[in-house]
Amino acid sequence: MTRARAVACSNIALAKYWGKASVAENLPATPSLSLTLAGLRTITEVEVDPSLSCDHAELDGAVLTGRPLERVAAMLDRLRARAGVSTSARVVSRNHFPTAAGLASSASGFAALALAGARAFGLDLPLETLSDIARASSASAARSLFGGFVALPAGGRCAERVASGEHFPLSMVVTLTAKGAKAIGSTQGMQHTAATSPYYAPWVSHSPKLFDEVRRGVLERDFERLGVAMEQSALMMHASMLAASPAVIYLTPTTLAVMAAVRELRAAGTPAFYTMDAGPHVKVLTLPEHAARVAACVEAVPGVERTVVTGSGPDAALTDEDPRSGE
Ligand code: 2P0
Repeated sequence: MTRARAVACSNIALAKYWGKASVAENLPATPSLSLTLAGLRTITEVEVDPSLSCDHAELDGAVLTGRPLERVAAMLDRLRARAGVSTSARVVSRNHFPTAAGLASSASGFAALALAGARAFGLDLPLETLSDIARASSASAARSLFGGFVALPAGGRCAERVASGEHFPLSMVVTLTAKGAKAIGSTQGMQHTAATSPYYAPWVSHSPKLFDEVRRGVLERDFERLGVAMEQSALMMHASMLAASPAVIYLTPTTLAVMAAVRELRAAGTPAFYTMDAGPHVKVLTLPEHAARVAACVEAVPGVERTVVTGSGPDAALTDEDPRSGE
């Protein structure tokens, strides 16, 4: 086969990855556990084309150049090495994300690219191997090969499923608090944190405990246990960034206002907990029957652009969907 298309969903870490055990191999220093989300999907087509002299890539209609193109080509190189071929390829990818979100798309993007690229180069690889290939490009992408609840161990090469989404149905209220891309990328942010923050070592040494709490919360369907540990994981990760020199600050006044609104909801009896990644948006985890109420509450916070309510998504898969067709 010379052309293949794949779809992968993004994921939000409930226990966070922040820091690398190996920069050269892109291995995580902390164990992470995520929920793959149906509402944030990337569709990617890879076509092997002997007439090309180098790889071409297009994301959401814009031609990639520079570092983003290099990252795509580096993954294609890894796939070519496995397949024993040297042909260049054309990549077309589309993020079916809420517009102007500034949400991380490298997770779903590199997961979809790993699967579509492998197939296009004639490789039939298990999800575990594709997860390893995706992890080398972006560690969070390792988790997006799998649906439901997914773990990537500290120092781990590939992610593994912890539980299906049906095991513990949850809703994520993705709350967009700003437009546009983030100021500092995750890779740069975590390496700067590791190099300069006195709170980095305590974060790394405490993270397995939080991971274990999150994991138990998921396996035992204990929402309170999961939520408490999830919030602490996010806040401890951000504390390590805040203590860097200079500080890495992703949280904005609107982020803090949404966090306060969630705490108020909780005090009034609605089960809801927040988490934030390398950006100003807030993701609120709740039980499906409370999702509409949580969304309405956070949408009333001044500065909030919009919310996307979504739940657990599936494994990455081959698809017939054309990334050139619109939303
Ligand atoms: C996570 N993040 O666990 C954490 C929480 C952001 C904050 O994984 O350097 O793009 O490419 O491996 O995967 C985002 O970092 O970083 C991330 P690299 P990646 O979801």
